[in-house]
Amino acid sequence: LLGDALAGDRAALARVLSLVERGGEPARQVGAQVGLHRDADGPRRGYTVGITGAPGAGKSTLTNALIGEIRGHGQRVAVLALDPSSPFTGGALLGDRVRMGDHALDDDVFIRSMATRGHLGGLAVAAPEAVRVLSAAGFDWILVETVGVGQVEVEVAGQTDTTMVVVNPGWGDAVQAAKAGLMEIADLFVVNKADRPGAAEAQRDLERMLDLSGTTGEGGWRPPVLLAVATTGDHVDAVWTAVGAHRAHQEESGGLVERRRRRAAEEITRLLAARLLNDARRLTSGPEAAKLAEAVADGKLDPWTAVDDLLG
Ligand SMILES: Nc1nc2c(ncn2[C@@H]2O[C@H](COP(=O)(O)OP(=O)(O)OP(=O)(O)O)[C@@H](O)[C@H]2O)c(=O)[nH]1
Ligand SMILES: [Mg+2]
Repeated sequence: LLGDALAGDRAALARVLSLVERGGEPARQVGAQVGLHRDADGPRRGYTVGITGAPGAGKSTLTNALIGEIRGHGQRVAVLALDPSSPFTGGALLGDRVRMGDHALDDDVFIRSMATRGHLGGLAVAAPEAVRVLSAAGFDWILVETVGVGQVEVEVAGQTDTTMVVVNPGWGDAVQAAKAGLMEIADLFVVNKADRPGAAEAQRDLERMLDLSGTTGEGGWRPPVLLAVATTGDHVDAVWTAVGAHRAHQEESGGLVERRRRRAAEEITRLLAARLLNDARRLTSGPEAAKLAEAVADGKLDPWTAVDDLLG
């Protein structure tokens, strides 16, 4: 199945991604085997671009427009739309199909939604695996759409080579983005819906926050703040040019290699933590643990000793 998927069979690719999404042993097997598929000059490596921001900011519409830019350059693109909180992809999938529908019939475009099924590690574990599968399937670019609210979501959103934060005009949107922790993960900002009043102000707010934070980002990169209208495609070319500039900056400075290594280390930590948590749940589910819990609740035992007893 994996061989078919990586050779260009779209139905097989969809099925492999479902295995990754569901987790467990099949996902693990996919993970172990996908790395073995490589070209003569090494593993296939797509470049990942995160597109994150508040619900309704226009991420899918912008993604659709960016697909147009990428296809204009003759390159292949996959989109992974992540929905960390929802156990159902139905609604999100429908919305994405509608908003990215311009490219539904293009064989060099692949669009997929993914939601967590509450399995070991959830989407934070499944997403990088899915990206590796799409990379191995020969997509030059992998766009990852995530809603940037909540700690887990922001963590997932930052797991890309270039991360784009989408905000809208209107007082406070930049402040909300900052509160959500998006300033730290942004390599570039897009003030989308710039056809509405307040776009220049939002741009100024973000520039000011960047001034105040005093961070120039990795290797002296200051995130540019761009205006765009995703619905008409206005200035989307400039957004894509900025992505290219960030990529070039990172490739020249060595920042990309460093960033991917750091991400790999974080991925290993997350997998390990998920596995240990699983072990902890198993250890604390038996009758022995129930007895210890009773003793702790009755004040006969302290919880530290209870843990020692379980591990001992
Ligand atoms: N006026 C205007 N509307 C826009 C623009 N971009 C997107 N929209 C509209 O904003 C709404 C939300 O767009 P989406 O692309 O679905 O936003 P999203 O961020 O993907 O939303 P979620 O995935 O639900 O979080 C849609 O009705 C779009 O047509 C824009 O540049 N200008
Ligand atoms: Mg969307």
